[in-house]
Amino acid sequence: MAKKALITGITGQDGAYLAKFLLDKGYKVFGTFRRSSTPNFWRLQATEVFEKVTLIPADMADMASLLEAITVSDPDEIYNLAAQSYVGASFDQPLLTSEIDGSGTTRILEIIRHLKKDIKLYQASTSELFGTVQETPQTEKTPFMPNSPYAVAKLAAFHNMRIYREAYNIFACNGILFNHESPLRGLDFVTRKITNSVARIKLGLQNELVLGNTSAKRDWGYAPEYVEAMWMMLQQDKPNDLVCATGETHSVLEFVNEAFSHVNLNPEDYVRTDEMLIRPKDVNLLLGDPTKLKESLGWKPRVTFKELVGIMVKADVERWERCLKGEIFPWDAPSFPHNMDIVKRHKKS
Ligand code: NAP
Ligand code: F7E
Repeated sequence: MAKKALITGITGQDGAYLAKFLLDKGYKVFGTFRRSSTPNFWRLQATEVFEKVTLIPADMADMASLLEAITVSDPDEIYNLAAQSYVGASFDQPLLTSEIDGSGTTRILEIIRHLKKDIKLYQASTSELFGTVQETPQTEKTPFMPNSPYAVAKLAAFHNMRIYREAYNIFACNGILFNHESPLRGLDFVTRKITNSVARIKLGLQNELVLGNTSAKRDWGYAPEYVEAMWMMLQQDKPNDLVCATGETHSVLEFVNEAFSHVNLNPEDYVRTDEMLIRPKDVNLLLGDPTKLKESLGWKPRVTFKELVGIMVKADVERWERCLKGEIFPWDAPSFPHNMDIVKRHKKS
């Protein structure tokens, strides 16, 4: 019989790629989505899985809906990807972020504990736990020093995963995911903000790209490869917590320069910084060491930094070109506000 998987947050970047990956492996895939006044299924349409997954309405803040989702899907594996995942917004909505990203995970753990079922649980944990890094590169043993309400909420989830694993023998794994990007990345995040803007500038639709802290460094990988690691972790004999990263780090400025080079434009003509976009507290350097994941499960990153930027710029240029030709297709950018108004609230005091 086909294995069953439940993905919370199936409408997000990773959810769409993971759904495709699991369907290709022969899984029956269920996914939770949030009811909203406007449908938000473009990533599932873009990955051509929309008609192949079973969608269940649920919110991480609502225990009843999560219980319903888990009971209806009766899964062998749960991938907990649902989150308020934007670090910047966690400074504006710290309590909501804690509720969704922290308590939400505990709700799922509690449901598994009460149902007494052999459900394996994957938690999308994060390199943001390292915050002010205590050592470089960061490994499974590096102490955590979170720098945002997002990271604190994810830290609570991380430890509850460990506690429920040790206390109740639940198969609970934390994937300590470093940044991973793709053409399905949300427009809030710096990589996609850059590639979407570069495409619009190239096509004469935008004059400038305004950024915050361009010296921040991140270990950026390619999202479709990271969802493979999620699955691999749940196929182990014993649950554990593993770093998933490329082992390379690059600054936001390097990403900018690489992106503009793909369209033969000089970034200095278009990019400026504005302190309004600098977070009250940022994470300056992340660099992961994925040795344990490589050695225990054979996972390794394949797409390089240069290739990743190229994939994203190409996708955004093609989308805007198709749009200008009048084509209609599932895509997020046209209705996104291309000005700074919505981020001014992050202002550092
Ligand atoms: P994403 O694109 O922002 O997707 C987040 C998903 O969570 C969306 O489906 C979203 O639904 C859903 N969601 C948000 N609030 C919810 C709520 N209250 N109840 C139910 N669902 C809710 O994030 P992603 O990049 O795919 O990341 C997946 C997971 O990995 C997240 O937990 C994130 O924190 C974690 N992570 C990501 C990275 C990365 O670099 N991408 C790195 C480390 C960890 P809507 O579509 O309705 O908004
Ligand atoms: O910021 C700087 C910003 O928002 C990266 C999430 O998936 O990865 C992600 O979190 C860096 C930061 O991602 C802008 O200050 C400069 O230093 O793309 P980001 P993030 O904060 O690293 C982790 C692992 C997660 O777990 C999260 O869910 O870029 N930066 N200028 C900017 N960032 C944004 N968003 N916008 C700017 O204009």
